[in-house]
Amino acid sequence: MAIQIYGYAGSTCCGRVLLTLFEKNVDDYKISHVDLYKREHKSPEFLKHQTENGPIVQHDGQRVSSRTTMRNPNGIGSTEFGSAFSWETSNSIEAPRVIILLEPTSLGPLTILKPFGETPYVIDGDLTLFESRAIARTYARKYADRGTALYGSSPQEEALVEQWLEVEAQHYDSAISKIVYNLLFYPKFGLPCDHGVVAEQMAKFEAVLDVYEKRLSESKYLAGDFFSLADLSHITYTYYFIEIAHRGAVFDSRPHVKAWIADLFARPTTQKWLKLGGHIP
Ligand SMILES: N[C@@H](CCC(=O)N[C@@H](CS)C(=O)NCC(=O)O)C(=O)O
Repeated sequence: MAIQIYGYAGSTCCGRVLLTLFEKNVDDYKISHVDLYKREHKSPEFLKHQTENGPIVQHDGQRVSSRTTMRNPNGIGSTEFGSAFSWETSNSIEAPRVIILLEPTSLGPLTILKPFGETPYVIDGDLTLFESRAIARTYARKYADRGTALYGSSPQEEALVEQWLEVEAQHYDSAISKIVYNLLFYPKFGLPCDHGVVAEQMAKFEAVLDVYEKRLSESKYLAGDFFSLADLSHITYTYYFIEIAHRGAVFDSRPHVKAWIADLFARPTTQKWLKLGGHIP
C-alpha cells in the first residue's frame, strides 16, 4: 500500500520526508496536497487525521481531536483529557501551534501541545504519523537495507547521526525557521515580518554556524565522512533561507559550511525535490 503523505511537497517539513524517501529509492507514495496559504491544515478534517488514537473531543458535532498531551500553564504537568471539553483552535499566526481548552478543569486552563494542525503527516497502513523528523527517522530505519545508508554503518555512526539530528532540531532549525517564517511565510499569510526577531535569530544562527564550521573542518559531513539523515534534515530550510530569502551571505565567512551546503544542494535527490516542489522548472 502506498504511503499517503499529506502536505505541500515544496514545504520545508514535507521536503524532509520526501528527501528521505528519495534517498531510500521508495517511490510507492502519494502526496495529498494541503494548501497552507488557504489554511487547510487548520480545518477540522485535517486535524481529525492527526489525532485518531484516543479519547475524542467534539467541536461543533465533529470529532476534531483525541489523545494528546496537555501542559498546564502553571506547570502542574502533563495529563490526558477525556471527551467533555469544549475548545477552539487558534488560527492566529502568533499562536498557530496552541489550542486552548475553554472549560475549567481540575488543573485549570490547559494548553494542548500537540497535534497542532501542522503539515506533514503520513498514513501508512495502520500507522498515522506526524512530525517530519519522526517520519524521516521511521523510513530511514524501515528501509535501512536500501538506498543511501542514512544512519551510517556502525552503532557509533548511528549515535552521531542522532546527535546531529538533535542539533539540527534544537539549534539550527530553532533559529533558521523563525527567520524564514518572518521573512517569507508571515508576509504570505498577510502578517508583518518582525525584524527584531530576525536580527535576534540571525545572531543566534551565526553562533550555531560557528559550531558547524568547526565540525565541518574536521569531517566532510556532520556525523563523519558520510552523508546521513542529519545532513539531509538541514536541506530544505537552508534552501529557503539562501535561495528565496537571499540570506546566503552569512555563509561566506564559513567556507566549510558553504561547501557542505553546495554539496547538499547538488544531490540528485535535492534537485528532484526542488522540481517536485515547483522551486525549479
Ligand atoms: N515540527 C513539525 C513542524 C511542522 C510545520 O511547521 N509545518 C509547516 C510546514 S513546513 C506548517 O504546516 N506550517 C503551517 C502552520 O504552522 O500554520 C514537523 O517537523 O513536522
